[in-house]
Amino acid sequence: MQALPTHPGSTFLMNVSNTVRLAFCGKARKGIYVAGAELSGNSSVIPTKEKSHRVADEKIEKILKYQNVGAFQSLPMVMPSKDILCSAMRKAKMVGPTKGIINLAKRERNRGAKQLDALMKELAVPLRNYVERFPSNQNLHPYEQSLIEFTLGKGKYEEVLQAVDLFRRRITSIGKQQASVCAKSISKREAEQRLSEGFSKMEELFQNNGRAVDNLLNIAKTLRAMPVVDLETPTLCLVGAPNVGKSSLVRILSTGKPEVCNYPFTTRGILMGHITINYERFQVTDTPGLLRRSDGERNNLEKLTLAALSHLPSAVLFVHDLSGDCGTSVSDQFLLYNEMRERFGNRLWMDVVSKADLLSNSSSASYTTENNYKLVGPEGSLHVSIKTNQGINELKQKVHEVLLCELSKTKSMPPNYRDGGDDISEAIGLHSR
Ligand SMILES: Nc1nc2c(ncn2[C@@H]2O[C@H](COP(=O)(O)OP(=O)(O)OP(=O)(O)O)[C@@H](O)[C@H]2O)c(=O)[nH]1
Ligand SMILES: [Mg+2]
Repeated sequence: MQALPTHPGSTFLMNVSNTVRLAFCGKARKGIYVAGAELSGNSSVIPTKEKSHRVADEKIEKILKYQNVGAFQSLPMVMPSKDILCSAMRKAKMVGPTKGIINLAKRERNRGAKQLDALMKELAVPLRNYVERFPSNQNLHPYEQSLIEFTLGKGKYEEVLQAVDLFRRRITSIGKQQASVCAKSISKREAEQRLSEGFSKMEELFQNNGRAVDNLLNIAKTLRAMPVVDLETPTLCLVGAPNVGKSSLVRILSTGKPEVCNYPFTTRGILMGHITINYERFQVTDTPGLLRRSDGERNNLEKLTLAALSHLPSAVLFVHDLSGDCGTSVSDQFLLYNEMRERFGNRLWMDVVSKADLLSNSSSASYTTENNYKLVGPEGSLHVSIKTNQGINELKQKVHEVLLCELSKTKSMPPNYRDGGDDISEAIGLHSR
């Protein structure tokens, strides 16, 4: 943690902001945010009560806004727009006039207004429920915010929710208008006509704009299908350039069965597999490949991989393909590797050279320069081949060791410190290498 010694209060502020962030991530899955406990900090300077309370309140408020990981699994079921319309029309048509009205014209306009009002409500209420029950983006866990941004596109989620809300408001306003017109009818015939016109208008409106609801339904389907991540289960994340053999290894190591193809970016999302060791369950994540380029140039698939690395606590298995088969040059893989080590090097980390069957020199040796990287990969890397099974048993063994190590690392941390954030290991002095 950094301290700003020049200003007494600022030391506390820096500590607060860090501990609070850790607190949120650690217990995020269970939705238990023990921010208050963390706010004692370890500052040697005690700020004024008022100021500290205000800062604490602001921070807690911020934290409490976050949802659990797993929000996508509790999204409401959205009905297709044509089903909402059919059901609303059927229910509205069953509404009768208020009892005891003898005058025919009065009775008919009462029935018409009530039916149009019922139709408006039957159409608008489900939409209001959707808008209210879909979590707002900023209240989601940062990992889920990234999933939304990089899977649906920036702003798409909010845009669709806004469209549904706008649609709801139009239905309410036009429905009220139609009911009011019908209620002013002076004859039975006019009331019947107004009722029929009102129904047609509402039906047409819903048919023309129902796409907003169907878009929301598709978004809910996409999000619900995202793999469920448990922040407290130790995880191994396979990373590397595209087409290097990450998914092939995930298939061998875990229950995950991602698609394997001989072209880049076959894996188009974060996929999960599981491994059980001594009754203990672990997660393995397959990720889209990363190219050697600046973050500004990255596509959404690459951004998804970086988001998973940043927000999920995980050990890293970096896959290197030195065979020239994957489409990313070995030099570029070397640069990518160095960049990732720099960014995420405080995680438990293992290097695997894939496609050993295609390499002439497949011995592991202690070389670190680029030229030697081209021959054998980073120091200590394991050479494996899924074609010949070379190194696979050793790989499984190593993966188990790393996951058990990740488990004890997780257990040794105070609950509120469990996070993928890179400053945590540093904060508690835990380094893999
Ligand atoms: N010869 C050989 N080919 C392999 C080996 N491992 C994977 N491959 C092939 O490499 C290609 C890419 O494998 P994937 O597992 O899809 O690679 P990936 O890194 O997941 O690719 P993306 O999802 O596109 O990033 C496939 O054609 C695999 O059959 C290996 O050990 N030896
Ligand atoms: Mg893949």
